[in-house]
Parts: sequence; structure tokens; C-alpha cells
Amino acid sequence: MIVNKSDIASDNQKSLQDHQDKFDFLANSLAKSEINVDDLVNKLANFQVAIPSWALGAGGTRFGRFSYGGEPGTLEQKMDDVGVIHSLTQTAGAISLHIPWDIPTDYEAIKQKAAQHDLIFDAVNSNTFQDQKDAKESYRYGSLSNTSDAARDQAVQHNIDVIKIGEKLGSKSLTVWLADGINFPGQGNFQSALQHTEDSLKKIYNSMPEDWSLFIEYKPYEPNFYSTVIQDWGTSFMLANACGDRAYTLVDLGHHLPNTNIEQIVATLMLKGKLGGFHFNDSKYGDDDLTVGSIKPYALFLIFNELVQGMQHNPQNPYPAWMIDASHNIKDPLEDLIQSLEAIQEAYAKAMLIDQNKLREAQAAHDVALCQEIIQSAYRIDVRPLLEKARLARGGALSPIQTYRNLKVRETLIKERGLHSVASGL
Ligand code: LRH
Ligand code: MN
Ligand code: MN
Repeated sequence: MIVNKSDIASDNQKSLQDHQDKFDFLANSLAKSEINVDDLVNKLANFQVAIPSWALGAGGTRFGRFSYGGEPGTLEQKMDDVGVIHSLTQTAGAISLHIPWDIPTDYEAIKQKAAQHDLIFDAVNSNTFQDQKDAKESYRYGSLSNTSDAARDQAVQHNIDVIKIGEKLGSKSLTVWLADGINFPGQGNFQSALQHTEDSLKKIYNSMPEDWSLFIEYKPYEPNFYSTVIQDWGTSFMLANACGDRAYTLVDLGHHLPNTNIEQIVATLMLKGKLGGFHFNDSKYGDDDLTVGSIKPYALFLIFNELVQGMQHNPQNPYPAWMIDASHNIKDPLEDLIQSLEAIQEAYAKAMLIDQNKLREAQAAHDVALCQEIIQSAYRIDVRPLLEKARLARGGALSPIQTYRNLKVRETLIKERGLHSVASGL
């Protein structure tokens, strides 16, 4: 299914006046604080977040999965779904492929689909956390860290194959997330696991084209519950440094122990020029992969404050690769992703509204209460009219979820693909 610009425009008509009134009111009050509203709207319109190919069907848990109906059965259909989200939000201009869950068969057709939906291929993700059919070696006891040379070689070769697939599509980066670790004390040797991982990552790094980047993701636990080899940002940072200039740390919001100060991690990495990528989601307990901003929107705003600062003042850090890494157990995946995109844009807009000059003065004067007031007054502003304006400027929907429902997208997908279709790769 394709969502046409003209259908979106006619659906927008219903709320256009309401939007304009709210926008004018907000723009006037922001202009009084000498905020350049056009610039803000432009930045929002240009902020694009990749959708992972694995997020378009119902996720589920190890206890079960409830299919949503109309799920995309092929990579082409997944791209159509991202196309729907992008048409409505104008914020999802990229797709991130997981290999081998989504190996393209016809590259030309896939590239054409991408062009049709105005999508680019973001980082490709390798998978050495599952054994593949007919694979010679097992990853049961690890992949890049395995004590077996043959298993490590296979895992390195898989990453090289993934790079080759990415090259054919125009991707420019590889994200490596390792499940490697141990379940019980004494099961393995920490030092040799880390050393093997470093050596393997270097081999992968050295086989990347020169304009590619390597993103190293970390996670404290799961699927291993005693120790994970790349457990935290420090380990990832160390490995990225060992690999070279084009290796970076990737921060996934769900990959932290409760109450970790993620904004401080972001600031540290950007100062050192090593924040390469970002996976957005939200969590209450662990790697819950919930809708972005559904649990801790204030924390997301504080993280964006550091991202905005870093993007402005840390030329040593590349522009990070943004991706949503959420899973959808209950909601329509497309509605869920739209909500995540909205939450990201909201946090970004609010962070840009913080009066940094005033904040620096208050910090220098050690006026702690004022520092808090400055930060929180930006957070309290309802920025949704700015987001609407940014979407409108690019032909998107004023209210993406409402338009999605009005245009009966899910109903059409169910008609096209059936009620019991299951997303490929899951
Ligand atoms: C691991 C992870 C990683 C994987 C994805 C499926 O928890 O965040 O990014 O590639 O989930
Ligand atoms: Mn992730
Ligand atoms: Mn995760």
C-alpha cells in the first residue's frame, strides 16, 4: 500500500486551521525569547531516523507472539511499510537491515523500492547471536569471543559478508551487537574472551571499505546472565579505540542498568568523538524495547540536550546514525513506530529550546535553582505545533496516527496480505 501525498493533504484540511492557530501562538511567544522558529522547524524537518527491518511485525516475547494481521512477509513489503511511516511522518527516511533476517534477493528491485519511498539504507546489522541453518560452527559458546578459532573465523566472515551486502545497497556502516558472554561464574575466562573479541573486531574493521564506519553496541546482560563481553560503554569505547578512527560506540537506550545516567555517557562519548550511533527505545526494567518516550520522556529530553550540545560543539564527533530499536507486542507496529518518531522529535525540539547562554551564566554563578528552572521551562513547552509545521512543510500529516487510521492503512494491509501473515525473519 502506498499513502499518497494528496490523501494526506486532504486529511490535513480538517485540522489545518487549528494547527495554524496553535503554531502562531507558540511562534509568537518563542520569537519574544529571540528563538529562530524557522531554523528550529528546519532542523526538525531534516532530522531523519532509520527504521529497523525487524520492527515492522509484531515482536512478542519468549512466552508467545500475537500476530497483528497484514504483517509484511518480504523485505519489499517491509520497505513499503517504512514508506507508509515516512509518508505520514516525513521523519523515517532510512531503513536498517538485519542480516540474515532480511537478505535482499533482487538488489535492483530493493533499490528501486527505496528510491520510490525516498529511503536510504542506514547501517547494516550482523547477527552472530543465532545459529544459521547449515552453519558449520555454533555460536552456543560465543561468536567473536569464542575459544574456537573456527567459530571466530565464521563469525568474522559473516560480518564481512554483511558488509558486502551493505555495499551493494549504499550503506556506509556496520553495527555489531554481540550476545557473547557466560551464564555462570567460572564458565569462561574474561581476559581471553575480551582479547579474542578485540582481535576479531579488528579483522572486521580492516575489511571495511575506507568510507565505512563500525558501530560497536554494548549491553549489560541478556541472553547471557552472568557476564557479557561487551557489557558497557567503556568496553565498547576501548574496543573502538583499539580498532581505529572509524570505529565508534553505539548507545542503545535499553542497554543500561536501571538509573544509569545515559546523558552523561552521551556527553563523554561526544567529547571524545566516539558516539557513532543511537538506538532509541524506552524501558522500565531492562532491554524492554518499549515505545520511545513512553516511560521516561524527561530522561530522553536530557539525553537530547547532550546530543544537541554535542552536534553543535563537538566537530570531532561525526553526525550520529539514528535508529529506532523497539519491539511491538500489543500495539500496531506502524502506529507504535509513529509514536516513537513523535517522541524523538519532541525531545529534540525541547532540547533545542533550552536557553544555553542563560544556563551557562546560571552555572557560572552556581545558581542551582535557576539552572533547573531554565532546563525545565524548556521541557514544559508544548512543542507539537513545531513538529506539525515540520511535517507539513515536507508533505507529511499533521496528525500521523489519526491520518493512518482515517486512511484505513491497517485494514488495507490486512486485505492485501491477509490476517495471518507473519513478518519474515521472526
Ligand atoms: C540487542 C539489540 C541489537 C540487535 C537488536 C535485534 O538487544 O538491541 O541492536 O541487533 O536488538
Ligand atoms: Mn539495539
Ligand atoms: Mn536491545
